[in-house]
Amino acid sequence: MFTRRQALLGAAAATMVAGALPKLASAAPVTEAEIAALPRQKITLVAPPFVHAHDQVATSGPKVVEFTMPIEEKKVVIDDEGTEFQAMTFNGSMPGPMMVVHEGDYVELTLINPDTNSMPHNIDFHAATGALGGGALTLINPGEQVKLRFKATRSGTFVYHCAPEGAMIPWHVVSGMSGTIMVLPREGLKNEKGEALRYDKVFYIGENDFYVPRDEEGNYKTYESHGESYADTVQVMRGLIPTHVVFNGAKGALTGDNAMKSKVGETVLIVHSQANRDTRPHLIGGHGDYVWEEGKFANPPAKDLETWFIRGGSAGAALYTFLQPGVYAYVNHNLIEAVELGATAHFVVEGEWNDDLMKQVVAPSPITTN
Ligand SMILES: [Cu+2]
Repeated sequence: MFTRRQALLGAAAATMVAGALPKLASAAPVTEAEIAALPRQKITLVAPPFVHAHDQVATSGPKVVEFTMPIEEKKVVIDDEGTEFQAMTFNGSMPGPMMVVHEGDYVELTLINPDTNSMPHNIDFHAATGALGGGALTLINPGEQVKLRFKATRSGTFVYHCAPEGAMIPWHVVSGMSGTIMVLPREGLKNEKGEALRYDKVFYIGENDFYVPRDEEGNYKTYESHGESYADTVQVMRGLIPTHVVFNGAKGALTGDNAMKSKVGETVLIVHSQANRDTRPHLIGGHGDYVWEEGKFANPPAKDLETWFIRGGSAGAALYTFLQPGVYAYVNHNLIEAVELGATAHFVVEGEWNDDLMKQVVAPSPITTN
């Protein structure tokens, strides 16, 4: 006799077969042999705001995607006054590079801590499950490397950051050690109706809050080493008021010659991360056509946003098609942070002006009575 229960189980089995896609956390364990049989792809990471080439829609089944990231402790200049900062970086950039995979892929990261560094480091992927996001399995001293594999079971934009033990965690994060991984749905991005969305370009903007100590005269202090800067820096950190809030590691890193380029009619995906502190991106003169504020693609995007909210410890994504040429400031819309502390980037967009959308009907001229 065919029971209702069997019918339900049968339907569930049929759904699983039809789904056919990544075996997620609840499915039977995948064996090492099965993972070893998967195709592998080696990616060379690129410095933000650019992102390595990738397919938006997966062209095959799950694979193992290999990344290599050296960690680099170094001194960098973070503003146009020449302020020196004891940075800690993934791959030499702040933020670290964005990785892109598809849901169901395996991420295989070789993390390298060269012996020119002075501290232990690791990596906590918010996209990963277990062992402190991988942090417990990746702690390496200078002169060591480690290889971590995790399965990307949830789609979205997720922060990764260094999380060595205890009191060191916030210091490493606000010294620059964060980045983002974007896990795309295998079928690509969708709007709230399930229709496909595509982007022509993707830019990754990482926002950093820095806490640079000052001397008695109020000038920023410089230090010989990271260790020497630690005690003073923690004192500033405890005040919770950053001295700098910047995009891509320095004030002006994405303006002028380094402005991001686009064209009228082009659709741009802007991924924005903040590993430590809340922020609120806004594109002056534009909008977020579709915004995954929390960055998680299983949720339908919000539409037509003016400003969006990125929680500290997360990355979000906004899709926008440029409709007018010109220079667009992309800011953290706490405007004190944007203008005084540095959180401003520029998009330079080429193309034809649309008078229908906006026109200066009368140019500035003396006030008349009627
Ligand atoms: Cu670290």
